[in-house]
Amino acid sequence: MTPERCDIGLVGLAVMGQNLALNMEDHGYSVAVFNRTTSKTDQFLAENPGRRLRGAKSVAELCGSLSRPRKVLLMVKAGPPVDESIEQLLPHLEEGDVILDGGNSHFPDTIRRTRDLETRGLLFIGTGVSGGEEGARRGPSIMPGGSPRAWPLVKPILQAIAAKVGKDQTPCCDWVGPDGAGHYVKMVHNGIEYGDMQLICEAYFLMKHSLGMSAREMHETFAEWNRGELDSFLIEITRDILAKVDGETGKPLVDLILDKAGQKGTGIWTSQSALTLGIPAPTIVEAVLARAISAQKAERVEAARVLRGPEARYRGDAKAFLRAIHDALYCSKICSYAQGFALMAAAAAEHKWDLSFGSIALLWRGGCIIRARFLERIKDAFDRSPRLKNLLLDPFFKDAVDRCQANWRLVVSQAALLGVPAPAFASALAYYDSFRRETLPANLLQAQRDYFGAHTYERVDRPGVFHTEWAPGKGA
Ligand code: NBP
Repeated sequence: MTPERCDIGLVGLAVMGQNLALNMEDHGYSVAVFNRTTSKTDQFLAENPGRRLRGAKSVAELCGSLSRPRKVLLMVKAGPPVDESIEQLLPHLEEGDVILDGGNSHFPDTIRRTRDLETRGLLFIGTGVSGGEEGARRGPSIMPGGSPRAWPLVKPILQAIAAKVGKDQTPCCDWVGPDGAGHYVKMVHNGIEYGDMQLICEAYFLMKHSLGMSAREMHETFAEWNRGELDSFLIEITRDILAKVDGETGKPLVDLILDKAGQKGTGIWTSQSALTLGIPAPTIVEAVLARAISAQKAERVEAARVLRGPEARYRGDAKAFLRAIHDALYCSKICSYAQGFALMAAAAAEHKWDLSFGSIALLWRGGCIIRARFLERIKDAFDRSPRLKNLLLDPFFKDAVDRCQANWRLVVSQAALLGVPAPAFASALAYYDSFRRETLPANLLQAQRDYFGAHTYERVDRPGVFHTEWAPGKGA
């Protein structure tokens, strides 16, 4: 069933592209597809007969087969392949046509591409798509930003294929903002995802080494946690992972996996953006660094033979400590999200994006990797107070941290005493304790800066800018 004119074109038939094409077709849209390596296009069409899919052997053929204004979704590897694909498309598009980039592009590239294409009369959307292969096929979370005029043209199709949540089946897809806003929000989503994953791993590591729990016991614990306030996709998959037994050895498969984590860069970008904007996001940064130190496997093996520390077993009430780990995870997660939303607020101010944080929480409520019941609470918080400065100041989250912080402190202090690394738990607590203090030691820091660099300082008792000759015997 080859359609005459297709509703949308798709370039890039790897995992994400194939699944998005099928998802769009499921929802009644005809899709023209093109892949640089033609054999993949042929194979895809052969595997999916009887659908309104049309293969193209060139971008010219792809663009010629689209209804107007043309819409072409790029699902190619982020970076130069996106620019190369755009260059190839340009001679075959005309004013008012839309290019969408659904890959994990870095937001400054999306800002540049939006401007470049708009000056040529074309419209551009850079959209985050989260949910991996399964999400792309069944309903991802979609975070579009770019040329505002393009949104009405692609809204029906993007909202049709997105995940739906709630009684009224709200799509997890809405307009985020101009130029790079969509990809920025997706980048922070990934940074938060790094934080969530690391926090869960720290909970697991404490259960395993401080409490000596088996994989089966941990599986049951995560199953129970998934029925409470931590209910989320990442807790759910952790539960399932801990139940998986290796067919050959009969051991928990997780114990057979090399403890060396990879990363593709979105966590690093989030951390870089936080540092550039001067917004503390220590839990996300620690999650990136934890992957980095995990990757130093050979060095760690060597150091383990030399460096000493306390033994890791907790000798107190194991049941109470397990509950404390739960609370530490919950409080740390709240801090990590507080950091992520504060970061987006700073970026919105910097780039003049009018971001709606309640809507963003809703976009992440379904379809994506960080989907969780918790995000409904974040949406409520921004509904109550759209200009909320920090999630920790919302009454719901303030009460949650009040209720759980004694346990959080117990876990962080015990982790230190037992010599079990818990950098994300600890950094989240340090963030909380720094944020809640009216005074920090930066008065001394300012004095040091003024001492060696004449950087000047302000005083608490009168306005103005001051400099002192600090060396003994100099100045007043
Ligand atoms: P990949 O990121 O692995 O990219 C492979 C695709 O890019 C193939 O179709 C390949 O064509 C094409 N491509 C490359 Br590589 N260089 C090209 C070029 N110069 N010109 C044209 N096409 C080129 O695919 P993916 O994993 O499906 O991801 C697609 C995008 O979605 C990426 O940006 C990714 O970061 C993002 N994303 C992925 C996931 C996920 O779970 N995988 C989730 C969310 C977002 P070829 O067949 O000819 O080599």
